[in-house]
Amino acid sequence: MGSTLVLGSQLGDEGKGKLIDVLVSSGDFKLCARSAGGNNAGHTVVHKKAYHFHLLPSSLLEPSSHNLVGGGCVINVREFFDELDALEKAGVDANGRLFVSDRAHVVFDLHQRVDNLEEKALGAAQIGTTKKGIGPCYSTKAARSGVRMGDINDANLMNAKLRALSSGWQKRYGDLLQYDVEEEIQRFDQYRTRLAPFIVNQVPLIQKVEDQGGQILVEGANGLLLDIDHGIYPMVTSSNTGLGGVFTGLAINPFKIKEIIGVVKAYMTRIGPGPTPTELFDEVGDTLQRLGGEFGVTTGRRRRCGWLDLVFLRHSCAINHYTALNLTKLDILDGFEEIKVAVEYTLDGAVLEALPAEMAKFDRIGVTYRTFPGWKEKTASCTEFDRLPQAARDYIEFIEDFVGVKVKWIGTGPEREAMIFR
Ligand code: 2SA
Ligand code: GDP
Ligand code: MG
Repeated sequence: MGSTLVLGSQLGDEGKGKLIDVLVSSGDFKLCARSAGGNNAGHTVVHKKAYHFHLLPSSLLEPSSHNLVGGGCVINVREFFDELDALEKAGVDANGRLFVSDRAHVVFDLHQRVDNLEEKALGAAQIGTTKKGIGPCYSTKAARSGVRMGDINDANLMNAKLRALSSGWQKRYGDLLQYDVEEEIQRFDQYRTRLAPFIVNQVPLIQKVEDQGGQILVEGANGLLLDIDHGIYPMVTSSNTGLGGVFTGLAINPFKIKEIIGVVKAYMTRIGPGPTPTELFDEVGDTLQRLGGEFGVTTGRRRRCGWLDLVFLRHSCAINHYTALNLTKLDILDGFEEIKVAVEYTLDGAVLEALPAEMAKFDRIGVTYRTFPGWKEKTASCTEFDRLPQAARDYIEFIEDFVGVKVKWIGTGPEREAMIFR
């Protein structure tokens, strides 16, 4: 009994959506919840066909699930409805089993415009955001000038707040803003009625489930190295993608957590710029990218690829306190002659004890690798650990010994069934 948290241990796109789908299909969970982030996230779940989730929880595919977009999330209402409609078209009916916290903040078109302008202004120092308005929305939240989902019902309050936000940014960007606040206000007049049944106070909802001994499944978005506090700042997103964000974003009881699962891709990917000490600029990197189908689910951008970085993973374990790992995409490594993992960083010749906080230091980092022979056999669709080639088992056991956390799930393909459980 207790909650299960699924968190991205690297830079997002580790395969969290698939694990959520696998876990929720057990029928064990009374509530599934997203705790942070917005529709910058992209989760692909393959069960007979592929489904793409952005803001909505990947657990929705299980018809018996009850789902919450938590108070730590930020919500673009138009895209919330678009995603809901697209799911319905794909045969997923979320009516009556999808809730949104009244504390979640609203991402307006205004925030998206500002995201675009801020990125442009950064020039070569761009963060490479998804341009979904995520950073500006969390900024207004922190500045206490944001609009929350619960505010939408009070048209006068919402409109006054939005006009104030708009005129503030108008002063800064002038004509560049290209934003019509009255048009957005009119659109919300149409959303108001449709939105009302989704909005809940998450505190009693979560408390009731916990008091009755029900299990909660928490779906993390993005990955720990993109956490605003624990990632490689400033090349991060604007939320706490790590364990802390679960507690600020949802009101779950920390003493009722059963499992914290870190999802780890068997190699490294990153979308957009930012330090990636193990990135490969050769044919091997291209092969990982091609075989892994490494394109963004939200923006379609190509993901940069490299070897698994265990220095990243050790940092991630220290922050998120994983009780188990899900290693994903093992099958993508099937054809390689040799497989490397980063085991140590040096800075100016000295071994680093921990991941540095200062981004500039990453320019001077040296990486020490451990090299494994490739198994050059098919692991795709394998469902039993003992049937994996010895070299693949050695690779997995090395990872778990290195970070001291058991690899309980191993992904061997995108489909729900392609998973080893130990
Ligand atoms: P933002 O938009 O402000 O959150 O961007 C800030 C940084 O966070 C990165 N980021 C992501 N990295 C990987 N995957 C993400 N989700 C989509 C996906 C991304 C896509 O699943 O593929 O489709 O492009 C995601 N969302 C944000 C982003 O690249 C910036 O480095
Ligand atoms: P998330 O953001 O962590 O949910 O991950 P994404 O869905 O953005 O990216 C992971 C991609 O890898 C998706 O296209 C999944 O269908 C796919 N995937 C997940 N696990 C596996 C696996 O074990 N093997 C293979 N080949 N693909 C996987
Ligand atoms: Mg993703």
